[in-house]
Order: sequence, then C-alpha cells, then structure tokens
Amino acid sequence: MTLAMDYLGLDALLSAEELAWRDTVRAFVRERIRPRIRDWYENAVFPAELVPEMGSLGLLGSHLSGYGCAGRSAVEYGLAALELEAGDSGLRTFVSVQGSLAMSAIHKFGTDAQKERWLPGMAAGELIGCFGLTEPEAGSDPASMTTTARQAGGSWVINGAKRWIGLASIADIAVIWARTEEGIRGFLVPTDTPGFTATPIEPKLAMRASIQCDITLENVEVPADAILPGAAALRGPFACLNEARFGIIWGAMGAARDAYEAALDYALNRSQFGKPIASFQLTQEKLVDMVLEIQKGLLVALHIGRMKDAGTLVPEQISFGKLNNVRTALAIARQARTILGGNGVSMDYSPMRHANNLEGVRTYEGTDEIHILIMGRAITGIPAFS
Ligand code: TGC
Repeated sequence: MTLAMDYLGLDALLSAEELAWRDTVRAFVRERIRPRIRDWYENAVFPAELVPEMGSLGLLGSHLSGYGCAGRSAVEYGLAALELEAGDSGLRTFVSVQGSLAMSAIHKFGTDAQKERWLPGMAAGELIGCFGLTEPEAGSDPASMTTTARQAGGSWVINGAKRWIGLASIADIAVIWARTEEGIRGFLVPTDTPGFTATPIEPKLAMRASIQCDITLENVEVPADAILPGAAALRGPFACLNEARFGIIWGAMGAARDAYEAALDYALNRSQFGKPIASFQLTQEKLVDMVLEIQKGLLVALHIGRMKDAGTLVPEQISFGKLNNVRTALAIARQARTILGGNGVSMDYSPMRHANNLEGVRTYEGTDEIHILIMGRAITGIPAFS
C-alpha cells in the first residue's frame, strides 16, 4: 500500500485472516458491483440477483454464529461493510438490514424453532428479511409507535403502518415491532400474510440502488408463536439498531475512501493552466484533509470494532462512531465532488452519489441529532430528548 492509499499503514493493525476477508469482499465489489452501480443508481434498481452471491460469500448475518451463519468477528463484519459501501451505500444497507436487523432480531430473541425456520435461508440469501420499527409518525421516537398487536383466540392480530422499511417489498419475512398490552414486542410476520402490504417509496434522491418501503398492516393475523419471546420492550429493537449502527461506522469510511480515490485520480489526470490540478496547493489541501479524516475515521472504526469483539463496547460509544464517521464521510464526499468540478455532478463519478447516499445514512439508524443527544446524556447525565 502507498501512503496515498494507507497513509498510516493501518493494514498492519489487521490480521492476515482479516486482510484476506477484506480483500475477498473488495474483489466482489470490484467485479460485481462497480461495473453496474451507475446504471442501478440511475434507474433505481436493487440488484436482487446478487443476494444469493452475497449469501455464498458469507456476507449475510456474517457476525452471527450457527444456523448457517459465518460466525465472523465484529471487525470482519465491519471490514465487509466498509468494502460494500465503497461500492454503494445501497448494497451495504441491504447487508445491514438483512443481517444486523432482521437476522439479528431472530438470532437474539427467537426460539430455536424460529431460528431454524428462518436463519439458514436468510444466511444463504434464499430468503430476505426486513425490520419494521419506524412509523410515519414515530421516527426518532419509536416509543410513540401506534402499531398494535392484540391477542384474539390463539392468534395475534396486528394493525398499523411502518415507513422507510428497507427491503420490505421483496422480503419473505418481516420483523414487526408493535404495542401490546404488555409493552412493545416483536413479531415474525411472513409477508404473504393477508393484510400485509409493502409499497416502495419512490422517487428518492438517496439510496437509489436499494429499496425502502411503506408497510401497512390491516388485521394481519399471525399464530401465537409468531412473537419473539426474548425481546421485551424497546431495548429489543434498540439492541438490533446497535448492530446496524456499528456497521455504518465502517461503511461510511468506505464511501469516503472511494470518493477520495476518485478525486485523487481525477486531480492527477485533469490538467488546467497547463498542469495537473493535483499540483495546485488548494487541491492538495483538500486531498490531505480527506486523508487525515479517513485515517482518523478508520482508527475510530477499528477501535470500536476491537471493543465490540472484546465485549466492552457500550451503545453510547457506537453513537460516537456513527455520528463522527458519517458526518466526516459526507464532508469528504462533498469536498471530493468539488475537485471534479463540473464533471463531479455527472453520474460517471462516484463522489456525489456517495454524498447523496450519505444524506440517507446520516438520518437512518439514529439521526445526527439523536446521536449528539445520546452522547450529551452520556457526558452530562442529563437526557435532553424532549
Ligand atoms: P427509552 O425509551 O428510555 O429506553 C427504552 C429502553 O431501551 C434501552 N435502550 C437501549 N438498549 C440497547 N441499546 C441502545 N442503543 C439503547 N437505547 C435505549 C433503554 O436503556 C431502555 O431500557 P430499559 O431496560 O430501561 O427499559 O429510550 P432512551 O431514552 O434510552 O432513548 C431515547 C432515544 C432518542 C435515544 C431513542 O429513542 C433512539 O435511539 N431513537 C432513535 C431511533 C432510531 O434510531 N430509529 C431508526 C430506526 S431504523 C431505521 O432508521 C430504518 S433503517 C432500516 C431499514 O432500512 O429498514
């Protein structure tokens, strides 16, 4: 690696196995995502045909153990998220929704029978899952959700609406969080259950190569054993959000790295005033600022990953990483676009696509503002959410 690509030699902090896994995912992105991402993004296509390939690679629920999952470390999961998001946030989001949210909810809180029924197929990419927490009127404040599940005979009957739910229109199984008489609980709802409808939200200016949906639930009846027994109250879905937020810490640095590499390549090859624009001081300052922030962001991701693997990570530290790395990546993608000048708004180059995607990433899984307030509470002891 040159200083341009790994200035501080951070690869030395990774084991041979971690580097090999990183390179495997990087090659998948180079061969299967990069050649077509422009078309997918332009035409708002999620490449569902890649799902079984991602399953074969062990990318789905990679950090989970058993039930066909790869049992990789948190750092390895993070490295995969980084490489996928260097291709496009939409593809990393797919892996997050499938593995960190839907599979993780079943793995953490499901019965053995539920795990056996769903996880092997989801790990293989034969089945797709989604995670229904957010509602039209309950985004940052999921405690205000109005979707209900009531017991009727031997069944649960669910009514309500969910919004911005990744993959819902192509999902086989939905993890739906709903208010019951005993608090918020999670339910496994096969998406072909009568009364379940998922409609993609279109058109979007971010995440165009992925799917986010509105879900409506009208008298959706599921059996008594559809409930996730291990998840009581909101700490259930929050525990899953921790997994997804963790992946974002890494993924955002992938988008930032790709934007930087595009800008560096352009600056070295684009001449103005008789010389490459990389020879101008203002361009060099921009490139150096990107290198500084990417290297720092990678160190944050790796440190948080090592803490997760050691079992010492707390959610407030995940907020540090999500807030810092997404904010940083967005600034880098925007700055990279300026180096590309007018060509930077063309779909031929990645920085503005990454910037658009990162507007979505800074908002989902806890907005910048929510993570600031989580950190504010952690350092002052005073909650300032309302
Ligand atoms: P509060 O109601 O007081 O707490 C409820 C319980 O949850 C616990 N908790 C957590 N547990 C584990 N990890 C976390 N990160 C946790 N955060 C909270 C909490 O300790 C409490 O437990 P207990 O045992 O005392 O009952 O809520 P709070 O005051 O702790 O939290 C407030 C706030 C604002 C931080 C929280 O509501 C929050 O994080 N809001 C943001 C919600 C969010 O991130 N939504 C995104 C949803 S997913 C999405 O964006 C779609 S992307 C997926 C897709 O594409 O499909």
